[in-house]
Amino acid sequence: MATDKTLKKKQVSAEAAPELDVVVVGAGFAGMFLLHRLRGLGYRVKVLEAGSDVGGTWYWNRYPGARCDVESMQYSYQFSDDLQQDWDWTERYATQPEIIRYAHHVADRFDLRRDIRFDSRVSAAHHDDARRIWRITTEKGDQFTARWFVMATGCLSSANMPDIPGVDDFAGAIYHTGQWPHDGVDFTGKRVAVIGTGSSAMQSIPIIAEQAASLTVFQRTANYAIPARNRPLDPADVADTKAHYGEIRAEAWRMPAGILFKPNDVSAKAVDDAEREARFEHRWQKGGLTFLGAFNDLLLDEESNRYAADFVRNKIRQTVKDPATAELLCPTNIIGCKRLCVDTDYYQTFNRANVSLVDISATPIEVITATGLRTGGKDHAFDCIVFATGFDAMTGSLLRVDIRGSGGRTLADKWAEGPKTYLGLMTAGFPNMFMVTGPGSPSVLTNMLPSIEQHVEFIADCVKHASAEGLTRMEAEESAEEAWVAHGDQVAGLTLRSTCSSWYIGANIPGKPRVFMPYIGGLPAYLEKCSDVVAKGYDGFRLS
Ligand code: NA7
Repeated sequence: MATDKTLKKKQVSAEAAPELDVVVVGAGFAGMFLLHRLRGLGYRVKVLEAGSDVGGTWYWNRYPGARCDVESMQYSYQFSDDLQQDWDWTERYATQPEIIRYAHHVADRFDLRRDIRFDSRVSAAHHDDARRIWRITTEKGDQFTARWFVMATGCLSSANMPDIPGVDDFAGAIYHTGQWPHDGVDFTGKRVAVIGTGSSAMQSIPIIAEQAASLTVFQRTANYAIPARNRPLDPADVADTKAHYGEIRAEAWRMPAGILFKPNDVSAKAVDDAEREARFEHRWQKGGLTFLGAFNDLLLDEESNRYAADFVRNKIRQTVKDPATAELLCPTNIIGCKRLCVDTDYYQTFNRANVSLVDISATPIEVITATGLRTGGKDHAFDCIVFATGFDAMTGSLLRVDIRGSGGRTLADKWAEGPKTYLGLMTAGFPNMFMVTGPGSPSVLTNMLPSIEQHVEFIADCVKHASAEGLTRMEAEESAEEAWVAHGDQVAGLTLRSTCSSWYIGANIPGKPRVFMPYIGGLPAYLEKCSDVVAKGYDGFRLS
């Protein structure tokens, strides 16, 4: 028979038990794998997703030409060998539709959808200190309680719509590449404006130009692009990769970006002009992001960087027939400082009679009018305007949820001067809340899929460890966080990547604190740190 004391204890623990073990926000590749891993460990997990299906970034970014800039055989899960053996990628760089098919295949294969609530955008998550639980609320008013709360909301998922006056006055159609209509857009016969010249613009412009009556590109900063040299995958190469997937993946983990390629240990300054040109040409012909691996100091030394930049500028001048347009398209900043783009016929597109380029570096778009837009005092008329203006990267999706940690402190308040995390996984004062590929993790500087998998394994191990030890609260120690942030700043300061106004430092969003957000010390150093933390009993985390 239960005594008063035991009854009371039972009542307290029944009240204290949250309905779920883990709530995950986001059903992209991070949320999907988290669900699979945690559910497999026996936890009660619910994923809340704003979209109507899985895919995350790839669910929203459906603009024409959307494609991954990491090769498909590497931009894929490795947690299941059966999965990686069964799935067949068809192109060197997968298109958005193929990546979405892959996401659907994974969701079906592991029966994920039954624990995902779609069309459910999370608006708030508050930590209840007394009960050691999170209360999560969606915009529709649904509420959930969970011991653990994971933001798996992606790094490039909060679209940046510039605050240009008059947007509502425009009589035509307005699109954002990051929120593309699911039934597509037919630009046939239309006068189209594209604002922006980042990766999304460079991928979509050649395709829009083929359809549109006219296309005008509004460029604030010229960007570097390396040809993708995309091609259908040779079935023999695919079979060979699959036969050696284990070794290939293992080797990729040892690369700074988690992407397998042959690095070069020579400085661009250590070779003569002819050899330098030949090495750049070799990488240019191979195509893709590994162009920056032509020498070992392109992102460390300005003179070496200038050689690479000059090489690409010469390619642009050779490609674009109109010299004035070619000059405008030639970037003047450090190559690779903003994320390098991988293109198919971007520069060639400016040789088309129906395509023109408008430099808005000195004359921002003043206003959107009923018939188009105005810049430099001149009106341009359009039927459609495409904003290819990027994202509030890395912190945007975290901060648009009203997240409150211990004592009710908001994440927005804590990060007012820039994000602070321990390993990009937790932030002090927000117990039992994890981020997948949060600021302070290698994330966007690496192949996202393996980085996601590593974070998911780390988080699952934390949850498992805490439950096995009967612990209900885990948080980053402030001192460990400070040290990690200082280390991140220090390594960022060593590279040229922190020297320009990129989204890596939040410079594309007015008023956003300028902090280099991803961890640039390389994946191997990060993995070593994580292993060390675990080996030392979750060093830098407080468990109770
Ligand atoms: P990006 O790379 O951030 O590019 C956005 C582009 O939009 C870039 O050229 C910006 O110019 C331009 N932009 C942003 N705001 C404005 C305003 N207000 N006026 C004019 N032009 C503007 O985003 P993407 O979507 O292309 O790519 C994001 C990542 O996705 C990419 O790096 C890959 O990793 C995949 P700016 O350079 O800021 O002068």
